[in-house]
Amino acid sequence: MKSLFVVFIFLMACSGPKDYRTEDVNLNQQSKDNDLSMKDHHLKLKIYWLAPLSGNVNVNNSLLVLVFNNNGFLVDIPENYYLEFYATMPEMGHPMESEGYFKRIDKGIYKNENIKFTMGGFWRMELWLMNLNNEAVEQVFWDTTW
Ligand SMILES: [Cu+2]
Repeated sequence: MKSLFVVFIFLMACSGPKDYRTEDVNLNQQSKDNDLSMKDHHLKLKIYWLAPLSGNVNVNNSLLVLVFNNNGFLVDIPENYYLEFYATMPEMGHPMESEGYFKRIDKGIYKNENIKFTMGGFWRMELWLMNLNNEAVEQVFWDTTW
């Protein structure tokens, strides 16, 4: 019985992306805003905040990014590329506190759970496709106010 429990805990720790998006997750879909397109690389992206956004500098915000090809299948971003998050308050001229970093969860599924903002308000969120020279080869943005 004890070993069964250990296996259960192990499975919990290794929960896949399917489990990840269960009813416990509050997907803050931004209706028209959650579809993004990196046209130069023929990628479509869907973005989901995994909890209501917080402007508390001590609170981590989690962003889930799904990457699709033009046929609607989940695909990894091109080999040797990576995703980066960035955000600013255009009206106030300052960036976020922490841009965090993306981890690949599964094919086409990337999660950044270390994004910190300094306040609520009008934010311009950005996703950058980066090459190994740390150059942004394509950038998309969406605006969010909370
Ligand atoms: Cu501000």
